[in-house]
Amino acid sequence: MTVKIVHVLDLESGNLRSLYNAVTKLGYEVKWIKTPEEGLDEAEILLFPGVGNFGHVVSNLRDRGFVEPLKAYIASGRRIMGICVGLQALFRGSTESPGVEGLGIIPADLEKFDDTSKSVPHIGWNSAAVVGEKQGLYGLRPSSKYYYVHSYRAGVDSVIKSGWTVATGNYNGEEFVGAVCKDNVFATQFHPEKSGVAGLRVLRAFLDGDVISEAAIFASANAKFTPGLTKRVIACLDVRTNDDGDLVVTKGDQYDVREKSATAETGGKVRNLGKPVEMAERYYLDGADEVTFLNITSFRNCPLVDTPMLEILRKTSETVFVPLTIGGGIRDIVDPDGTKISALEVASTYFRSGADKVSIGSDAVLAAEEFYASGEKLTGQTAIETISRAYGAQAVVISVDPKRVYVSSPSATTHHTVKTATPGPNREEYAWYQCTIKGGRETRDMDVVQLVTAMEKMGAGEILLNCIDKDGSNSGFDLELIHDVKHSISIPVIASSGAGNPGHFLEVFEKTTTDAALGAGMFHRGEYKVSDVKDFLNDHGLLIRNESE
Ligand code: 1PR
Repeated sequence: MTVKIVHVLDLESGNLRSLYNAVTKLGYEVKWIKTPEEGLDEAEILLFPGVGNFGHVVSNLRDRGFVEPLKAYIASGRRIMGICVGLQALFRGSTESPGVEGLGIIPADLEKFDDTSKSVPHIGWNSAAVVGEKQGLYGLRPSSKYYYVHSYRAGVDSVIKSGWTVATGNYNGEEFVGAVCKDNVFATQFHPEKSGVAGLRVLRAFLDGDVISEAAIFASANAKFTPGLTKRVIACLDVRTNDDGDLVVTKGDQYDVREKSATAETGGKVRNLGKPVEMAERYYLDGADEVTFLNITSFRNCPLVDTPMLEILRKTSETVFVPLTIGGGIRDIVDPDGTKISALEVASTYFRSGADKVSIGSDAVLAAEEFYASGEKLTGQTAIETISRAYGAQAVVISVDPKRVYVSSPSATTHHTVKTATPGPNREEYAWYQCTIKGGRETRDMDVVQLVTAMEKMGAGEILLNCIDKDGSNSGFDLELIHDVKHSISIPVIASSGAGNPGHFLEVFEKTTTDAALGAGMFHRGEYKVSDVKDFLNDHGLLIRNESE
């Protein structure tokens, strides 16, 4: 049997490896096109993926001479599917990039989500429910959830009025276009290659030319449809080399990853909880909405291209079709041969290996210090700014490692304090959260609110909020910390550290407005599965994604 070929526009941005992995898993061969001369004429099925900034993607398209050839391709009736900014580029324009003209195939414009009462970017799992008669369009099911990450939305009415079939999602009362279709043009705002089984189903239907999928109509008929963004449950794997030189998943207590037991065999050794790729796949199959790897080995004597984490990402992205984040060591580095490599290049290498987001820890604190020292001037040169500009805010997560510092009253410190329900050792009723770097080994004169507000201004897309006091404690999340951070910024927050059972996830979602919650030890030790957490949340009426839908 001849393998069918899918041409994919390669504008050299974002994670194209996952799309490649998804298409090849579905039995097709990928041919990349960087310029129109590289095979657009012979293409029969074309994918147009894009991430990041509207103006950046459209200008890139224009600079490479794609605009007219793409319009001619569409006019010829051959199939094309836009993904994320690949959908947005079909529109006339976006308030994200005033004055930049889109392809204008859809006579409407995009505008920013209202962030006065919700987190923006809109990150996570939401619906794409077809409006009108074309139910089952390319395998879309109203009961499925798909992975979105975007700050700009297309309004539904104007698109329908111009004759397009539309599938919609709803984000806290704002309706947006999740997918559009007209004749040979199909596009999704969500990432099918990152949307688990549901996303692969849509991609397969498009590649196979299965415009109206009877199976999707049948499956939807009796399924429950609840619109809106789900709460995300994330599995996190701290990875490092153990004493035998193997890369293993480990887990600390307050960041100490060495065994406490006194036996000669295990005492003092790095805890080994399993193999990174296998564990990530298990969590994916079990319903994790995202998987995060934190590399806590520095690999000092290893050139960037040979960094073992890259191989872990490549392998994981072959079988895990939900977003992958990688953290640890995202900063300007110098290879052993003296070559200087910028944080942007380090991040690009990870994106090319299958990561969707990078998470920055120590470097973010240092950048925030300079930001305040300069009177809040943005230099445009920090890792956060350069990566966010090139790949979009959604690709930049800031991993925060704070420690509690107790004080008797707010006036006892210049830092932002909270009144705490768990007083300190000397009955102090206030605490501030001090930022640390180097995995908690060094404290800095900065509080967590200062850090996250600076990061939002620099263009970060999300905060991964750890808490050293709670890490590995199984005593639940630090609700006071999460509450405080959520009130300071409007980008999404992932609550982390302290999860010991499904009830802790329910508690953090019910008592704070966190967008996502992350667990590590309780999953690694096999005490609970990700599905136990999601079933528990579902039983208590929270909206979650069901991987089998
Ligand atoms: O500073 O940019 O190189 O990034 C280093 C990254 O590695 C940071 O994100 C930092 O949080 C992480 N890190 C450094 N040292 C450790 C350590 O454990 N010794 N791991 C470490 C931090 C924290 C969590 C953990 C939760 C949940 N891991 O993400 O997974 O606390 O755990 P739990 O559910 O078991 O309580 P840079």
